[in-house]
Amino acid sequence: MSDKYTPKPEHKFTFGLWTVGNTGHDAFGGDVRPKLSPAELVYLLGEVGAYGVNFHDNDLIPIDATPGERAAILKAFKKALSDTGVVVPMATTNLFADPIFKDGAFTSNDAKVRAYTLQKTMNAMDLGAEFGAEVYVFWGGREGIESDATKDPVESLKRFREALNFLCDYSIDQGYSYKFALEAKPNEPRGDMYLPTTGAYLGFIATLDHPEMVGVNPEVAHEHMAGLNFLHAVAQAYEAGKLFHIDLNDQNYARFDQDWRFGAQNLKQAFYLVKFLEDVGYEGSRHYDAHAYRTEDYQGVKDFALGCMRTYLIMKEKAEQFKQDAEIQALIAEINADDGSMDTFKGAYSADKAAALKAHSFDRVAIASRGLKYEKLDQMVNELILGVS
Ligand code: GCO
Ligand code: MN
Ligand code: MN
Repeated sequence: MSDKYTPKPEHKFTFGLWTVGNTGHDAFGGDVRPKLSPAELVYLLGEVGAYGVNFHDNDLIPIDATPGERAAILKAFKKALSDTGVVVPMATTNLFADPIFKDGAFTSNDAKVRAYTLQKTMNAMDLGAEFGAEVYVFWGGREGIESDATKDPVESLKRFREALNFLCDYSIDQGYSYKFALEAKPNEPRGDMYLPTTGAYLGFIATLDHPEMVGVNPEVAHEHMAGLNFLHAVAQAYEAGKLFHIDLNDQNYARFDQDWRFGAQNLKQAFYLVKFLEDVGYEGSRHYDAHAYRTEDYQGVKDFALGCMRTYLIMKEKAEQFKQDAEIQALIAEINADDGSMDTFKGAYSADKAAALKAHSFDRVAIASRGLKYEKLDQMVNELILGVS
């Protein structure tokens, strides 16, 4: 494999402890790989050239750890970080695994569960801040229903809003520099999850007390599960100034959340996504929320992690080629050509402009008769991705 695509810390590639640490268990079978400690996973990430590692509170410190166990884990983890130079840009809370969250966390009907959720999240925020994390992800793993008889959807939104407002104030009060990134998923593990898409979250954020602190963490697989165009979700978030984080992975549409290696399935979508992130100068982590196939040992896990990052870098190079390709650029210029004849109608409304526009006569048939050359353009992009142009 060519060195040109060797991942380096400056590329800002990050992985969750739960991703390279995934031991292969699924609904049909148990672990196929031994469990590695958080410190061992940091060394693995350092070896493959990752920039950062992210964690849920309980990926690092098991929920029932004794103070002694906690101290030993933290010591080994800190040593691994300093030995490898791997950093912690993001942290999050596990609000889905423990049975207490079986009917949700922030949206549970039980006030005790909701209060415990706030307590657990504050503790997890303290833990993330200890490692310098600046992005705090909220994925509502159990925030949903199987039956709409069980929870009031409006009440659930109010509960979730109140909790986020509380936690924004907690972050401010502690002097943390967190930005919150909300992650949507349409279903799994719940039958239906509240706020199922990135777009739904963008609407919700505007209703919070500190909307400036809160953005989104879109995930490829989650928008694909909903049958949506991931690039469009990312673009809307970016345009709103809300793309605080991103979960990269891959899978086909209409499946469960498969969390495959970035680019494993939809190379063309991967190309447009990388092109977008690079074109706009997205500055956040390129975070992989994915895991190796169940067929793999830890060499396979490294192959998986390297594959995620190499495909990104290859697509980044292709995006640059797209910009430099004279034929593609000429075609795009031709498609977007504007003879200036509509300039007087552009921009903000005025009564004069509206009157002039209503009086203008358009040659509808002539305008519609122009072929747009999109077939040609799309094939040129295919050939660029396939490496024959
Ligand atoms: C999933 C989610 C999670 C979250 C993670 C970070 O489908 O399980 O994508 O992996 O991203 O909990 O908040
Ligand atoms: Mn996911
Ligand atoms: Mn995710």
